[in-house]
Amino acid sequence: MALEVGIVGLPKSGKTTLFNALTHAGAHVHEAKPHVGMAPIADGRLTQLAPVERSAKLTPAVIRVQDVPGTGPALLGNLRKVDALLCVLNGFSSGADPAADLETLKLELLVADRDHVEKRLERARQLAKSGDAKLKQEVAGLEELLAHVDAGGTIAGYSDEVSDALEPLTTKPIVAVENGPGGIDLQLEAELAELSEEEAAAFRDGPSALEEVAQRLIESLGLVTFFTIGPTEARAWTLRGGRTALDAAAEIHTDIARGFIRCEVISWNDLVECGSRAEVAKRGLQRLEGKDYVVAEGDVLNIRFNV
Ligand SMILES: Nc1nc2c(ncn2[C@@H]2O[C@H](COP(=O)(O)OP(=O)(O)OP(=O)(O)O)[C@@H](O)[C@H]2O)c(=O)[nH]1
Ligand SMILES: [Mg+2]
Repeated sequence: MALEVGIVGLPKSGKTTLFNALTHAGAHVHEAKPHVGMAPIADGRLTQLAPVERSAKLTPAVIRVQDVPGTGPALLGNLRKVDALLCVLNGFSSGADPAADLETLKLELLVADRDHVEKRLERARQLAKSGDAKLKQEVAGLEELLAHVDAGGTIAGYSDEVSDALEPLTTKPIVAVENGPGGIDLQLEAELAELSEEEAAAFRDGPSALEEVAQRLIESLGLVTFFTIGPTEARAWTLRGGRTALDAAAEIHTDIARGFIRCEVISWNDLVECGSRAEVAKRGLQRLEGKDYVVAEGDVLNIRFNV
């Protein structure tokens, strides 16, 4: 499953503009409806790896991006399942105060979480009337959590099973993006997203500023990137840090995980330097690993499986 990110920000901060810049989706900024799209994660290593096997197609890893209009508990509630929040801060209009906006937004997230806890508590109280011991315990837990939040505490600072099940917004990693001259010009990036990659690159001096945003997301979530390389496709994938070759197989296809036999592992730079798998093997740089191998950053995996 692709990593999922929710865009948050105060009204008119540039959320849909960021969505368009990331996904190249060309969503209308004026329509007040949620947008969902896939954002490719640029990775220069893929371009270097593709010639090794003359891959016909390059497929970058993707992030699933959600853009909900405005703020408020109901809208923010749509983002409870996402892995991280991308927070857009207005830095382009006159009198803009991105730092203050970030604080306001964090407060809104906290209010949304409080609202959520309160609703859950009301529901649990209703259900607990049946006398069920587990439900009574949930009521007690939620009451404690609500008191903690009302006393100025955050859910992040309240480590309890109760809070995990609530999928709080305030415990998610936040990557802040300032929209404007002091940060990233999202308007420009959204316009460049409508051009071809070559045309867009010709406008810029270096890589897109959005690459850095993707990198910060990857870091905040502790993800590693692995590759699969073949004549038909050179592809990048993301995986949570600490996950195994079997998890990587499942990411590709459940059948591959089910029939997993073993896995050939090459570091991406070894494959690029050697120029072929045969040369890598000759130099003893290829390893054979089992299901429990912990995937490392930049691994090229060739999973052997039978179905
Ligand atoms: N000058 C300037 N205008 C921008 C920039 N980014 C966005 N805008 C404009 O600001 C307006 C709001 O941008 P949106 O991307 O719709 O903001 P939003 O956060 O999605 O807005 P809501 O969903 O309505 O809360 C649009 O008219 C954009 O064209 C920028 O960097 N500079
Ligand atoms: Mg919008």
